[in-house]
Amino acid sequence: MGLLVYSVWLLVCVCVMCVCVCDSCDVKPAQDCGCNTLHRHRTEEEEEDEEGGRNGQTAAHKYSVTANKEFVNKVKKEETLSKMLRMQGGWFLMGTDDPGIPQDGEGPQRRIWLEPFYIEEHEVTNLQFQSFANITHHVTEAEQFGDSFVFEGLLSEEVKSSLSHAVAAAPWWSPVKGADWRHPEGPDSSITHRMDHPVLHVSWTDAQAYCEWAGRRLPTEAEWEFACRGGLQDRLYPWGNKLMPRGQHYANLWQGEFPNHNTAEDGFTQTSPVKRFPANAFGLYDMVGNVWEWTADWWSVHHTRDNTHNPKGPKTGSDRVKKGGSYMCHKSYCYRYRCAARSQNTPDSSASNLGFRCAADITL
Ligand SMILES: [Ca+2]
Ligand SMILES: [Ca+2]
Repeated sequence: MGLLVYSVWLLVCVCVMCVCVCDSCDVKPAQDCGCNTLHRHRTEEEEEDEEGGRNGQTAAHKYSVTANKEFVNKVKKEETLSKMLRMQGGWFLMGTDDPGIPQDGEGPQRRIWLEPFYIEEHEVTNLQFQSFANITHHVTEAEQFGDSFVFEGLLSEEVKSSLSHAVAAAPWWSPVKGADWRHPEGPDSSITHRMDHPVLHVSWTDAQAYCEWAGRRLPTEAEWEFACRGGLQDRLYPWGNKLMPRGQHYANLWQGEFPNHNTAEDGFTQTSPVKRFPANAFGLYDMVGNVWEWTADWWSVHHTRDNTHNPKGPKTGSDRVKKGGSYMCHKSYCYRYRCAARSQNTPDSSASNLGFRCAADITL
Protein backbone atom coordinates (compact mmCIF):
# COMPACT_ATOMS: atom_id res chain seq x y z
CA MET A 1 0.00 0.00 0.00
CA GLY A 2 2.84 2.34 0.99
CA LEU A 3 4.55 1.58 -2.31
CA LEU A 4 1.33 2.37 -4.25
CA VAL A 5 0.92 5.78 -2.52
CA TYR A 6 4.56 6.60 -3.25
CA SER A 7 4.13 5.62 -6.93
CA VAL A 8 1.07 7.87 -7.37
CA TRP A 9 2.89 10.79 -5.69
CA LEU A 10 5.89 10.30 -8.00
CA LEU A 11 3.63 10.24 -11.08
CA VAL A 12 1.88 13.47 -10.07
CA CYS A 13 5.29 15.18 -9.54
CA VAL A 14 6.52 14.14 -12.97
CA CYS A 15 3.33 15.46 -14.59
CA VAL A 16 3.59 18.81 -12.80
CA MET A 17 7.23 19.12 -13.88
CA CYS A 18 6.23 18.35 -17.45
CA VAL A 19 3.63 21.11 -17.44
CA CYS A 20 6.16 23.56 -15.95
CA VAL A 21 8.83 22.73 -18.54
CA CYS A 22 6.30 22.87 -21.35
CA ASP A 23 5.05 26.25 -20.13
CA SER A 24 8.54 27.61 -20.16
CA CYS A 25 9.07 26.18 -23.71
CA ASP A 26 6.01 27.96 -24.96
CA VAL A 27 6.48 31.35 -23.43
CA LYS A 28 9.83 32.16 -21.93
CA PRO A 29 12.30 32.09 -24.82
CA ALA A 30 10.15 34.44 -26.84
CA GLN A 31 9.70 36.84 -23.97
CA ASP A 32 13.32 36.66 -22.82
CA CYS A 33 15.38 37.24 -25.93
CA GLY A 34 13.01 37.76 -28.83
CA CYS A 35 15.34 35.57 -30.91
CA ASN A 36 12.51 34.47 -33.19
CA THR A 37 12.07 38.01 -34.44
CA LEU A 38 15.63 38.36 -35.74
CA HIS A 39 15.87 38.06 -39.51
CA ARG A 40 17.36 39.95 -42.38
CA HIS A 41 15.42 41.20 -45.30
CA ARG A 42 16.26 38.90 -48.12
CA THR A 43 15.31 38.60 -51.71
CA GLU A 44 12.58 36.16 -52.67
CA GLU A 45 15.21 33.92 -54.28
CA GLU A 46 17.30 33.77 -51.08
CA GLU A 47 14.20 32.94 -49.07
CA GLU A 48 13.33 30.20 -51.49
CA ASP A 49 16.88 28.80 -51.29
CA GLU A 50 16.84 28.76 -47.50
CA GLU A 51 13.37 27.31 -47.35
CA GLY A 52 14.44 24.51 -49.64
CA GLY A 53 17.53 23.79 -47.51
CA ARG A 54 15.75 24.01 -44.16
CA ASN A 55 13.08 21.59 -45.16
CA GLY A 56 15.61 19.28 -46.67
CA GLN A 57 13.80 19.68 -49.94
CA THR A 58 15.61 20.39 -53.13
CA ALA A 59 14.57 20.29 -56.75
CA ALA A 60 10.98 19.20 -56.24
CA HIS A 61 10.29 21.88 -53.66
CA LYS A 62 12.00 24.59 -55.66
CA TYR A 63 10.00 23.49 -58.65
CA SER A 64 6.76 23.91 -56.75
CA VAL A 65 7.82 27.39 -55.57
CA THR A 66 8.67 28.34 -59.14
CA ALA A 67 5.43 26.86 -60.37
CA ASN A 68 3.53 28.81 -57.76
CA LYS A 69 5.29 32.01 -58.74
CA GLU A 70 4.49 31.34 -62.37
CA PHE A 71 0.85 30.80 -61.46
CA VAL A 72 0.72 34.07 -59.48
CA ASN A 73 2.34 35.91 -62.40
CA LYS A 74 -0.15 34.35 -64.80
CA VAL A 75 -3.05 35.56 -62.66
CA LYS A 76 -1.45 39.01 -62.38
CA LYS A 77 -1.01 39.11 -66.14
CA GLU A 78 -4.61 38.15 -66.81
CA GLU A 79 -5.79 40.85 -64.41
CA THR A 80 -3.53 43.34 -66.18
CA LEU A 81 -4.50 42.88 -69.79
CA SER A 82 -6.94 45.10 -71.65
CA LYS A 83 -10.27 43.90 -72.90
CA MET A 84 -10.06 43.05 -76.59
CA LEU A 85 -12.86 43.71 -79.04
CA ARG A 86 -13.56 41.51 -82.02
CA MET A 87 -13.34 43.22 -85.39
CA GLN A 88 -15.31 41.53 -88.15
CA GLY A 89 -12.90 42.42 -90.93
CA GLY A 90 -14.00 42.10 -94.57
CA TRP A 91 -13.56 44.73 -97.29
CA PHE A 92 -12.91 48.35 -96.38
CA LEU A 93 -11.41 51.46 -97.96
CA MET A 94 -7.97 52.27 -96.59
CA GLY A 95 -6.19 55.61 -97.11
CA THR A 96 -7.64 58.61 -98.90
CA ASP A 97 -7.68 60.27 -102.33
CA ASP A 98 -7.96 63.63 -100.60
CA PRO A 99 -4.82 63.54 -98.45
CA GLY A 100 -4.30 66.16 -95.78
CA ILE A 101 -0.53 65.54 -95.97
CA PRO A 102 0.22 63.91 -99.37
CA GLN A 103 3.94 63.37 -98.70
CA ASP A 104 3.02 60.99 -95.85
CA GLY A 105 1.60 58.46 -98.33
CA GLU A 106 -2.00 58.78 -97.16
CA GLY A 107 -3.19 57.84 -100.65
CA PRO A 108 -4.28 56.36 -102.83
CA GLN A 109 -7.50 55.06 -101.40
CA ARG A 110 -7.54 51.27 -101.89
CA ARG A 111 -9.76 48.26 -101.18
CA ILE A 112 -8.41 46.03 -98.44
CA TRP A 113 -9.70 42.70 -97.19
CA LEU A 114 -9.04 41.75 -93.57
CA GLU A 115 -9.62 38.53 -91.70
CA PRO A 116 -11.41 39.03 -88.37
CA PHE A 117 -9.07 40.05 -85.55
CA TYR A 118 -9.06 41.36 -82.00
CA ILE A 119 -7.82 44.75 -80.88
CA GLU A 120 -7.51 46.24 -77.41
CA GLU A 121 -10.17 48.77 -76.54
CA HIS A 122 -7.73 51.40 -75.28
CA GLU A 123 -4.06 52.39 -75.32
CA VAL A 124 -1.79 50.41 -72.96
CA THR A 125 -1.65 52.28 -69.65
CA ASN A 126 1.14 53.00 -67.17
CA LEU A 127 -0.46 50.53 -64.76
CA GLN A 128 -0.47 47.79 -67.36
CA PHE A 129 3.08 48.45 -68.46
CA GLN A 130 4.18 48.52 -64.82
CA SER A 131 2.80 45.00 -64.28
CA PHE A 132 4.65 43.83 -67.37
CA ALA A 133 7.91 45.47 -66.22
CA ASN A 134 7.55 44.12 -62.66
CA ILE A 135 6.94 40.56 -63.81
CA THR A 136 9.43 40.39 -66.68
CA HIS A 137 12.02 42.96 -65.48
CA HIS A 138 11.91 44.41 -68.97
CA VAL A 139 14.19 47.43 -69.37
CA THR A 140 12.96 49.83 -72.05
CA GLU A 141 15.23 51.25 -74.71
CA ALA A 142 14.86 54.75 -73.23
CA GLU A 143 16.13 53.35 -69.92
CA GLN A 144 19.04 51.67 -71.69
CA PHE A 145 19.93 54.79 -73.66
CA GLY A 146 19.45 56.99 -70.61
CA ASP A 147 17.27 59.56 -72.36
CA SER A 148 14.13 60.09 -74.40
CA PHE A 149 12.41 62.91 -76.29
CA VAL A 150 10.16 65.23 -74.33
CA PHE A 151 8.06 68.16 -75.53
CA GLU A 152 9.80 71.21 -74.09
CA GLY A 153 6.56 72.86 -73.02
CA LEU A 154 6.17 70.14 -70.37
CA LEU A 155 9.60 70.45 -68.78
CA SER A 156 10.40 72.04 -65.43
CA GLU A 157 12.73 75.06 -65.46
CA GLU A 158 15.40 72.93 -63.80
CA VAL A 159 15.34 70.29 -66.54
CA LYS A 160 15.16 72.97 -69.25
CA SER A 161 18.32 74.63 -67.94
CA SER A 162 20.19 71.32 -68.21
CA LEU A 163 19.33 70.71 -71.86
CA SER A 164 22.16 70.51 -74.32
CA HIS A 165 20.35 70.67 -77.63
CA ALA A 166 16.95 70.40 -79.25
CA VAL A 167 15.86 68.80 -82.53
CA ALA A 168 16.71 71.22 -85.34
CA ALA A 169 13.59 70.58 -87.42
CA ALA A 170 11.32 70.60 -84.35
CA PRO A 171 12.90 72.75 -81.64
CA TRP A 172 10.11 71.97 -79.19
CA TRP A 173 11.50 68.44 -78.82
CA SER A 174 14.50 67.84 -76.59
CA PRO A 175 16.33 64.67 -75.62
CA VAL A 176 16.07 64.66 -71.84
CA LYS A 177 18.42 62.62 -69.66
CA GLY A 178 16.55 60.35 -67.30
CA ALA A 179 13.24 60.64 -69.19
CA ASP A 180 11.56 57.25 -69.43
CA TRP A 181 8.14 55.68 -68.93
CA ARG A 182 8.36 56.09 -65.15
CA HIS A 183 9.61 59.69 -65.50
CA PRO A 184 7.79 61.11 -68.53
CA GLU A 185 9.10 64.68 -68.16
CA GLY A 186 12.53 63.76 -66.81
CA PRO A 187 13.95 62.68 -63.46
CA ASP A 188 11.87 65.11 -61.39
CA SER A 189 8.55 63.75 -62.75
CA SER A 190 6.59 60.58 -62.00
CA ILE A 191 3.55 58.59 -63.13
CA THR A 192 2.09 58.16 -59.64
CA HIS A 193 -1.05 60.12 -60.46
CA ARG A 194 -1.23 58.94 -64.05
CA MET A 195 -1.52 55.19 -63.76
CA ASP A 196 -4.59 55.16 -66.03
CA HIS A 197 -2.89 57.31 -68.68
CA PRO A 198 -1.22 55.73 -71.72
CA VAL A 199 2.37 54.64 -71.18
CA LEU A 200 4.93 56.92 -72.89
CA HIS A 201 8.59 56.62 -73.92
CA VAL A 202 8.18 53.08 -75.22
CA SER A 203 9.98 52.16 -78.43
CA TRP A 204 8.50 49.89 -81.09
CA THR A 205 10.68 47.13 -79.65
CA ASP A 206 9.31 47.73 -76.13
CA ALA A 207 5.75 47.75 -77.46
CA GLN A 208 6.40 44.53 -79.33
CA ALA A 209 7.83 42.93 -76.15
CA TYR A 210 4.74 43.90 -74.13
CA CYS A 211 2.33 42.53 -76.74
CA GLU A 212 4.32 39.31 -77.02
CA TRP A 213 4.25 38.88 -73.23
CA ALA A 214 0.50 39.43 -73.37
CA GLY A 215 0.18 36.65 -75.96
CA ARG A 216 -0.81 39.31 -78.47
CA ARG A 217 0.89 41.34 -81.20
CA LEU A 218 0.93 44.86 -82.60
CA PRO A 219 -1.86 45.58 -85.11
CA THR A 220 -0.92 45.94 -88.77
CA GLU A 221 -1.46 49.43 -90.14
CA ALA A 222 -4.48 48.13 -92.09
CA GLU A 223 -6.01 46.58 -88.96
CA TRP A 224 -5.41 49.77 -86.99
CA GLU A 225 -7.06 51.89 -89.68
CA PHE A 226 -10.01 49.51 -90.01
CA ALA A 227 -10.49 49.76 -86.24
CA CYS A 228 -10.14 53.57 -86.32
CA ARG A 229 -12.85 53.99 -88.95
CA GLY A 230 -15.47 52.30 -86.82
CA GLY A 231 -17.36 50.99 -89.85
CA LEU A 232 -17.70 54.43 -91.48
CA GLN A 233 -16.56 54.83 -95.07
CA ASP A 234 -14.33 57.61 -96.34
CA ARG A 235 -14.61 59.80 -93.23
CA LEU A 236 -11.89 61.87 -91.61
CA TYR A 237 -12.32 60.88 -87.98
CA PRO A 238 -13.46 57.76 -86.10
CA TRP A 239 -16.85 59.47 -85.54
CA GLY A 240 -17.37 61.26 -88.90
CA ASN A 241 -16.21 64.38 -90.77
CA LYS A 242 -16.95 67.05 -88.18
CA LEU A 243 -14.17 67.58 -85.65
CA MET A 244 -16.53 68.66 -82.85
CA PRO A 245 -20.06 67.33 -83.32
CA ARG A 246 -22.53 69.38 -81.22
CA GLY A 247 -19.57 71.43 -79.97
CA GLN A 248 -18.16 68.44 -78.06
CA HIS A 249 -14.55 67.32 -77.99
CA TYR A 250 -14.17 63.75 -79.25
CA ALA A 251 -10.40 63.43 -78.79
CA ASN A 252 -7.52 64.77 -76.74
CA LEU A 253 -5.81 67.19 -79.15
CA TRP A 254 -4.17 70.64 -78.97
CA GLN A 255 -6.29 73.79 -78.87
CA GLY A 256 -4.60 77.20 -79.18
CA GLU A 257 -1.44 78.17 -80.93
CA PHE A 258 1.20 75.49 -81.27
CA PRO A 259 3.76 75.23 -79.71
CA ASN A 260 3.49 78.16 -77.31
CA HIS A 261 -0.10 78.25 -76.14
CA ASN A 262 -2.29 75.28 -75.27
CA THR A 263 -5.72 76.41 -74.06
CA ALA A 264 -6.57 72.79 -73.10
CA GLU A 265 -10.18 73.47 -74.03
CA ASP A 266 -10.66 69.69 -74.13
CA GLY A 267 -9.53 69.49 -70.49
CA PHE A 268 -5.95 68.28 -71.00
CA THR A 269 -2.60 69.89 -71.82
CA GLN A 270 -0.93 66.48 -71.72
CA THR A 271 -2.18 62.92 -71.95
CA SER A 272 -5.61 62.08 -70.59
CA PRO A 273 -6.74 58.93 -68.79
CA VAL A 274 -7.72 56.30 -71.37
CA LYS A 275 -11.46 56.11 -72.19
CA ARG A 276 -12.05 59.75 -71.21
CA PHE A 277 -13.41 60.69 -74.68
CA PRO A 278 -16.28 58.95 -76.50
CA ALA A 279 -15.62 55.55 -78.09
CA ASN A 280 -16.19 55.03 -81.83
CA ALA A 281 -18.93 52.76 -83.15
CA PHE A 282 -16.72 49.70 -82.58
CA GLY A 283 -16.32 50.63 -78.89
CA LEU A 284 -12.67 51.70 -79.26
CA TYR A 285 -11.25 54.68 -77.38
CA ASP A 286 -8.67 57.35 -78.29
CA MET A 287 -7.95 55.92 -81.72
CA VAL A 288 -7.05 59.45 -82.69
CA GLY A 289 -5.44 61.81 -80.21
CA ASN A 290 -4.07 61.20 -76.73
CA VAL A 291 -0.95 59.28 -77.90
CA TRP A 292 0.36 58.12 -81.24
CA GLU A 293 0.22 54.33 -81.56
CA TRP A 294 2.87 52.03 -83.01
CA THR A 295 1.77 49.55 -85.66
CA ALA A 296 3.57 46.41 -86.84
CA ASP A 297 4.35 47.68 -90.37
CA TRP A 298 7.54 49.03 -91.86
CA TRP A 299 7.10 52.50 -93.35
CA SER A 300 6.63 53.23 -97.04
CA VAL A 301 4.78 56.03 -98.83
CA HIS A 302 4.08 53.94 -101.93
CA HIS A 303 0.92 51.83 -102.02
CA THR A 304 -0.74 49.86 -104.76
CA ARG A 305 -4.31 50.64 -105.78
CA ASP A 306 -4.89 46.93 -106.30
CA ASN A 307 -7.25 45.08 -103.99
CA THR A 308 -5.16 43.48 -101.26
CA HIS A 309 -5.77 40.79 -98.64
CA ASN A 310 -4.37 41.26 -95.11
CA PRO A 311 -1.53 43.61 -96.08
CA LYS A 312 1.39 43.65 -93.68
CA GLY A 313 3.41 46.51 -95.21
CA PRO A 314 6.87 46.30 -96.78
CA LYS A 315 9.10 43.34 -95.90
CA THR A 316 11.91 45.57 -94.62
CA GLY A 317 12.54 49.21 -93.82
CA SER A 318 14.16 51.61 -91.44
CA ASP A 319 11.10 53.14 -89.78
CA ARG A 320 7.86 51.75 -88.34
CA VAL A 321 4.41 53.23 -88.96
CA LYS A 322 2.60 55.07 -86.17
CA LYS A 323 -1.02 56.17 -86.36
CA GLY A 324 -3.61 58.47 -84.83
CA GLY A 325 -1.78 61.65 -83.77
CA SER A 326 -1.53 62.83 -80.19
CA TYR A 327 -2.48 65.44 -77.61
CA MET A 328 0.13 67.63 -79.33
CA CYS A 329 -1.60 67.65 -82.73
CA HIS A 330 -3.09 70.84 -84.10
CA LYS A 331 -4.34 71.41 -87.63
CA SER A 332 -1.82 74.24 -88.15
CA TYR A 333 1.21 71.97 -88.06
CA CYS A 334 0.24 68.34 -87.50
CA TYR A 335 -3.10 67.56 -89.10
CA ARG A 336 -2.58 63.88 -88.40
CA TYR A 337 -5.46 63.08 -86.05
CA ARG A 338 -7.31 61.42 -88.93
CA CYS A 339 -7.72 57.69 -89.60
CA ALA A 340 -5.89 57.89 -92.96
CA ALA A 341 -3.03 59.98 -91.53
CA ARG A 342 0.25 58.34 -90.68
CA SER A 343 3.77 59.03 -89.59
CA GLN A 344 6.93 57.11 -88.74
CA ASN A 345 9.82 56.65 -86.34
CA THR A 346 12.82 54.37 -86.08
CA PRO A 347 11.95 51.29 -83.99
CA ASP A 348 14.21 52.38 -81.12
CA SER A 349 12.66 55.86 -80.84
CA SER A 350 10.61 56.93 -77.87
CA ALA A 351 8.88 60.15 -76.94
CA SER A 352 6.42 61.80 -74.59
CA ASN A 353 3.52 61.44 -77.02
CA LEU A 354 3.96 57.92 -78.39
CA GLY A 355 2.37 54.72 -77.06
CA PHE A 356 0.57 51.65 -78.44
CA ARG A 357 -2.18 49.08 -78.11
CA CYS A 358 -2.08 45.38 -79.00
CA ALA A 359 -4.11 43.19 -81.33
CA ALA A 360 -4.46 39.43 -81.76
CA ASP A 361 -5.47 36.78 -84.25
CA ILE A 362 -8.76 35.04 -83.75
CA THR A 363 -8.08 31.38 -83.19
CA LEU A 364 -11.13 29.17 -83.23
CA1 LIG B 1 -5.71 68.46 -75.12
CA1 LIG C 1 -4.33 57.24 -79.69
